[in-house]
Amino acid sequence: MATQTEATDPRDLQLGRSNVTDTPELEAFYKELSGHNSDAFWNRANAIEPWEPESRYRPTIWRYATMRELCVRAIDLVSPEKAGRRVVTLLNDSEVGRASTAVCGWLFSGLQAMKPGEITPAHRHTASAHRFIMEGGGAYTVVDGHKITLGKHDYVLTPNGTWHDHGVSADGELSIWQDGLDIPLMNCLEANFYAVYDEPAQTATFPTNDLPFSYGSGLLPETRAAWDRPYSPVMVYRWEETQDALGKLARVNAPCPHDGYMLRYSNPLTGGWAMKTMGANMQMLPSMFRGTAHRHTGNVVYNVAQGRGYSNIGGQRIDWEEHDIFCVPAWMWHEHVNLGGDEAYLFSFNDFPVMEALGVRITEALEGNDGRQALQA
Ligand code: 1HN
Repeated sequence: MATQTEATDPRDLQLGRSNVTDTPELEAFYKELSGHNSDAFWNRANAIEPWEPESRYRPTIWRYATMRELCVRAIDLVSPEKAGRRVVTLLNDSEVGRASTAVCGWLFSGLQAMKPGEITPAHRHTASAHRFIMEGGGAYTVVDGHKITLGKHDYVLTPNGTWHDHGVSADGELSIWQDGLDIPLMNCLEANFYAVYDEPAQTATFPTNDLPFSYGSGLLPETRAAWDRPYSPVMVYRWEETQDALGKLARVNAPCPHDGYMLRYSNPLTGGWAMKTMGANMQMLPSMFRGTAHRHTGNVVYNVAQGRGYSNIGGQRIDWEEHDIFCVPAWMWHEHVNLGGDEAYLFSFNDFPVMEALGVRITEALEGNDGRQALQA
């Protein structure tokens, strides 16, 4: 830690910021403090109180053409039993991303590849997980005894503490999905527990797809025991229904200047996010849509479900096409552009539920572009 605390940013010349000229007496004082597990606050104040969030993460893109090939190679190199989970981890292109195993901010992400007949052994953890299916057929997951079939572009939950295992049926196809977890957050909070199940896989104790069949239509069952968990009972959100809902939304609404048309994968019992720590959205950018810039606290990881275009993120242009993954670090300006003649669809997941729970979900739009104002924290 530098001991020179004289301000260099003109804003730090104001009363209320640290701006101390060191003297030999102060230097001696700092030395003495360091011998007692302490330091002068003013040596660190301006660094730990940035004027606005300064993400240590960088906009990063993982191109599916490359990542898919690497996932397929992993299939021949290691079994899911040996690996625990056969996942290629996505690391943010930054020192902090590599050190904390983060895709961006508090979020982990990886690509999981399984071939027909394989299983991922059953386990559970305090971290929550969710998955976006990129390709395959015959894949399924079992969450606390509920077996759920997984189709392309479905979004499925594995809430914290639930037993889960996955598989692809013997007559299925090579399946690849994107995992998202709040592992970096749970580790930062030092609240991460892990356990393995006493069998390789769970025996389903409910009819297949009982949760989406019971809760997934927007109508709630009166004749079933009340759902008492703090996460969505829908458990899997089907692509056909999501795409249909976006189409209907677009028929009767103007697009949002930043996000086109966007839906939340919600818990129908609360209207809120499906899980407590991570949320997810699917958005549709109409043909040739040019979004305007906004920024917000919280981190977002995108997976291009369909289409091609680019996003400007923190001044960097990132071109994308189907199944490319990219991230927007906290408080970075970003705007999305659809370069195709058809709709483009962006799946994304985020840590907004954490920001909201802590009262720090803050948004700002470039002045004059839609009248939305920065929220005051
Ligand atoms: C996990 O449990 C899975 O169950 C995948 O498929 C990826 C990455 C980190 C920690 C736990 C899974 C994971 C993970």
